[in-house]
Parts: sequence; C-alpha cells; structure tokens
Amino acid sequence: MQRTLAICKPDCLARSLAGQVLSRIEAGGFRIVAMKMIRLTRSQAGHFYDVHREKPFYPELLDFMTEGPVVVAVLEKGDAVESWRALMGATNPAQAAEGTIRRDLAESMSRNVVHGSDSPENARREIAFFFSESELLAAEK
Ligand code: IDP
Ligand code: MG
Repeated sequence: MQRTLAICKPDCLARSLAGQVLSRIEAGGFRIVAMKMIRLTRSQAGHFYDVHREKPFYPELLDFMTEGPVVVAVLEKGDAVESWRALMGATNPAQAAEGTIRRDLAESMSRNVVHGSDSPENARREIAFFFSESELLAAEK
C-alpha cells in the first residue's frame, strides 16, 4: 500500500465541489486515512509550494491557496501517487484527459480544484507537513 496527499483547494470548497471530489476518490478505490479542513496561512502555503518559489505564478498561487479553507486528506491505495494524479488530470484543465476531476470541474490552470503529490518521496514529505503521527493512527484498526 502507498499513501499520497490530496488537497481540495479553496475553489473546490467555495464552489461546493468537495463532496463530488470525495465521491470520486472513494469510487476510485482509495481509502481515506486522514482528513481535515484548515485555512492555510501565507507562510504555510509558501512552504508547501517552496519548489515553485521562483515561478512567475508563485504570488498568485499563494493568494489563491489562502483565499479560503481547504480540505487536506491522506489517501491510500496500491499505486496511490500515480493513481490520484491520474484521477486529478493534468495541471491545465484544457489538457486534462476526459473524465478527470480537473477536466470536468476546473476553471483554469491556476484554479484547478485539487492537489496531489507527484512522487512517493514528496507524498511522505507533504503528509508529514499536514498530519501528525497520532492523526495518521486514527484510521488504523
Ligand atoms: P500540479 O498541481 O499539477 O502538480 P504544479 O506544476 O506543481 O502542478 O503547480 C502547482 C500549482 O500551481 C498548480 O496546481 C496550479 O494551481 C498553479 N500553477 C501551475 N502552473 C501555473 C501557471 O502557469 N499559471 C498559474 N498557475 C499555475
Ligand atoms: Mg505539483
């Protein structure tokens, strides 16, 4: 089993799409291991997206990610990282495959509804950024 981090971004909650996204996650065979709604500070968003610090869209990305609450979740599945990226679709919804969350629901390249870790190593880092060990234990039998 592998784990990945999913985020329902502020546009997702503002547009009342969180239920639909979570339905797709469950229908996709993922186990939701941990989940919570939080409001990111600019500092938290900045650290989370540190890899994009030099990109022209970085300030706009921090504005967006802090404009409202997000839902962060840890998803588990055999091939969780790749499988969640596949369900999300490409960053740019215009280029995302049919039936993906971003193709069906996203308004633009920046406001694209969901986040997913892009490698198992980043998944571990991102999960640890948002969830403590005891929060991750809550779903264990
Ligand atoms: P990803 O979310 O598909 O992994 P990344 O390249 O890691 O895509 O970019 C992180 C986030 O930054 C994207 O999901 C999107 O919200 C935003 N973003 C990426 N590229 C652009 C861009 O060219 N213009 C505006 N926003 C962008
Ligand atoms: Mg990324």
